[in-house]
Amino acid sequence: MAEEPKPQLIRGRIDVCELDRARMSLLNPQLIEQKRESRTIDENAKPLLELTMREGIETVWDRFEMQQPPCKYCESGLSCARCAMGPCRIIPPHRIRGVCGADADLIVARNLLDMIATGAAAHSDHGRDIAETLYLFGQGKAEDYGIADPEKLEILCTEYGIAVTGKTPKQLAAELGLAMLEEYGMVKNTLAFLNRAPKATREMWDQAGITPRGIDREVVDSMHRVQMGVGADYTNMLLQGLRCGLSDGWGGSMIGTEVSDVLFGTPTINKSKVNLAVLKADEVNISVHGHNPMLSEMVVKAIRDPEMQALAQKNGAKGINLVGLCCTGNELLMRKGIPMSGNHLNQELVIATGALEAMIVDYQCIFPSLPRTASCYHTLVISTSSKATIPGSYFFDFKAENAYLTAKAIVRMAVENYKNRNPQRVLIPGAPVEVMAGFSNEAIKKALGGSFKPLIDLIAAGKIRGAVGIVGCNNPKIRHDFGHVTLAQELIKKNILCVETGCAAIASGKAGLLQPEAASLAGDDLRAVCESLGIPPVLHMGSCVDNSRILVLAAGLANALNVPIHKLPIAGAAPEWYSQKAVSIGGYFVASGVFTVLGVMPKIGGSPAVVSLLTEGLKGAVNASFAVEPDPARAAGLIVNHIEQKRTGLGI
Ligand code: BF8
Repeated sequence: MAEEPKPQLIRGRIDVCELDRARMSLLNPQLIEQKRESRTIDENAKPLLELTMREGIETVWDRFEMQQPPCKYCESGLSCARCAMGPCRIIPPHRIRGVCGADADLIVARNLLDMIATGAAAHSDHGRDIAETLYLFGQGKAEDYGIADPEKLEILCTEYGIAVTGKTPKQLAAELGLAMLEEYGMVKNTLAFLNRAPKATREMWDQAGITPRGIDREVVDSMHRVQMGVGADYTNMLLQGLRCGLSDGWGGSMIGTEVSDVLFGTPTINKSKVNLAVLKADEVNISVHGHNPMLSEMVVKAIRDPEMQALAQKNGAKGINLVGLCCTGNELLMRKGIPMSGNHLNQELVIATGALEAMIVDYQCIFPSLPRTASCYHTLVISTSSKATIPGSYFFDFKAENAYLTAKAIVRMAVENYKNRNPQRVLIPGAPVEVMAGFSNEAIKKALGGSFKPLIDLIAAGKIRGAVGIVGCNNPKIRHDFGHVTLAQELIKKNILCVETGCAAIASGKAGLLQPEAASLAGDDLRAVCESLGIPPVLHMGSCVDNSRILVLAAGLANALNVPIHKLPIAGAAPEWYSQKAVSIGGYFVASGVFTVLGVMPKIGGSPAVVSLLTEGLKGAVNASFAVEPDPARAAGLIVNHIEQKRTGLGI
């Protein structure tokens, strides 16, 4: 029998708690009380936030405050540090060009394209890891995995032009995996999933010259244009940003979503629980944080292993409690109903419960400071991706080929850490909130009786005025969860259905909006629809790569009506975004024809020309644009107007 792998401690144990606490211990009780309220609307987070401030345990909010005020040139996108002739800043009236000659418009556009390419690369590389797992499984090299949705495997093969008759699921997995991997380093110059978009939308992309070619190619093309002496025209740079975004949304992210469904199951409607109180005082608590379900699905298997259960009992625990965080948590919530402990700004607070034995991370959205936080407790931070080794963490080189054995070794380490917990320091505030999740397009269709037609009829009859995708992160610039929750509440009141992913969906879950009972908060018509179907007015559609499900939903509605996506009464919103990945998502929403409202201003204010192109000019190319509105109630107003205009355009 193969031996379980051993971890490698990256750069030695970090033990900075006392230092941090000495540095952070200046707060007075009034200030603590004020910050506890102003930093978050998450009621279960508040007592823990208070504890971190009282005990001087540094959090993201403290670091944000210490970074104030920001450099105003960086904030408006007017600084450039790309090459060794700089760094440069644009300071009118005299410093109006960088050393290379780039003006404000070019510097802002170059910075923005860099952000989009970074975000698209992250999503798409995650998709590649999943496609590679499918390929390796097909080749018999990743036997811990299996095919959970053989029907979807065949549907995808057909979309990719792969004959299915007479082939085993393994053969199909190998062929489909390879065909998808080939779309990264492309020779055929088109992506299979683009065919899901309405013909008129594809023609619009062709006309604007933004039809994506290979997935990697668009990222590399973008980075090429960002190189000094290449891209010189801001419009050209930003159109490439849209093309790069499209290669993420209709390419890498869609591959990530669809293949994860094949390997781990297409989500069906389920019930679970969410918020920091999903941790249990008498069990081993393990959180999985990051994005890629390759690892977290194996951890689910490993905690159910009788050997691990027995080990937990031997260590004095009643059992093993696995909880999710951020998007890898969304993947598990959607498919397995695993409870969700929180979103982006909850990640340090989960450790501050004092009840977490291990935080297992893969990649993306993981604060590099987590081992510092963990050093104030017994918590182990366990990193698992060679792309994201974290100083102070225990690293296991997790690969598809050694998946289960590695997951078991990780769970063993967590369980054996239970005895190091100090029960005096455990604080698990309040009670969890129930949620209904698992709204894949397949699950939505099933709830509607087999097709999108009833939804289209309801929209046409005005019972549902339209649909809005609320997506993205938390950002300490915005009171935690306030943007998401307020926007969703305002929209459902106006009979607009919300579909959500990522940290937005988790925020809604914590606020009770993902329960069928939340229908009572909706306008009369939407309430009646939700009550008759037994569903919430806010539907959880998954992780951030699952924004591709929102694209497929939009395409499904547009195809049924025989119109391009931009004619639909729909919109997108990212009220609390922070990540480069969110900029890529915004790019592909708008490029697909979806008006998108951002709650945080991107770093573009230094170029009125770029601002005008993104908020107005793009309409000429893709019939959609961005808006920026930090006030969620006002953002709802913009969206309602937009949806009513689109309804008028359709004559409904
Ligand atoms: O991919 S919503 S903070 S966890 S980036 Fe990150 Fe933003 Fe959360 Fe998921 Ni998406």
